[in-house]
Amino acid sequence: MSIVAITREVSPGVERCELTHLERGRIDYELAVEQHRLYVDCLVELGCDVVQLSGDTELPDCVFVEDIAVVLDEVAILTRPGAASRRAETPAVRAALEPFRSLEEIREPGVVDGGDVLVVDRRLFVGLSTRTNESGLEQLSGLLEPYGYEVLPVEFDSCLHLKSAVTRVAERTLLIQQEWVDPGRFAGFELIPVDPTEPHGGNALRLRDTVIYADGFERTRGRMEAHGLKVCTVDQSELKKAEGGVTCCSLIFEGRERD
Ligand code: CIR
Repeated sequence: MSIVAITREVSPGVERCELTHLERGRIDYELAVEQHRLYVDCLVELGCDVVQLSGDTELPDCVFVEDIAVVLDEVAILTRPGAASRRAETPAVRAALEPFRSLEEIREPGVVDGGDVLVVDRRLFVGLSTRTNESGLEQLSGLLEPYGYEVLPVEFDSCLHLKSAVTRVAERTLLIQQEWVDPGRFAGFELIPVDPTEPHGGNALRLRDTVIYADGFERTRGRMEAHGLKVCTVDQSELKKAEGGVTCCSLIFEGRERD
């Protein structure tokens, strides 16, 4: 089974990115490009067919393709991102997805960022945030119900997206920052809490039997390894300053062409 990863080059304008919880700091563009190249190499090594889209100076956050779509086996939903500055990122992602999936889209007044959507089998946990509203959630639910998906709202705080606080790291296992999101919402899963000294360690990208994870969260990494998980780390020092993490920089899905 082929796995496709859509990625997008870092924008030369990345220093003008949206910021919600962080103060603006200097982002080394050249270093960000190099780190992103290594991230893409990691996806290739793990067996992905990477479709890399061109960056755009006018789209400072375009590297964070995760927010622009939710891709499921049967359909992909273009999200209408919550930050108006990011809506022009959609056409390139739409064109990249078209060969693979029939497309639906979230419409005004709905907004959704893909970073708020945690998909676990037929369930979508959707964070209500500054980027994802009730209308977006209801539209997601309406679009996906015919395919048998259940959309569940989740409240959280202290971070930009739900997946900054909780991500799936194995079939039945979630990595979670319990101070930001109520673990009770995820009954039935095995939970690995981030180490209390690493509050930003909740974002991990599961790819086949490996977890891609950012450098700098050694204790939480140890917790995952103690659960028998294989963890591969990447340096994201620069995109971290843009409030990005490992899941944000790709859209990963089974590479079936649409009928
Ligand atoms: C933004 O605020 O939209 C970007 N600077 C960061 C987006 C990160 N995306 C994600 O966590 N899915």
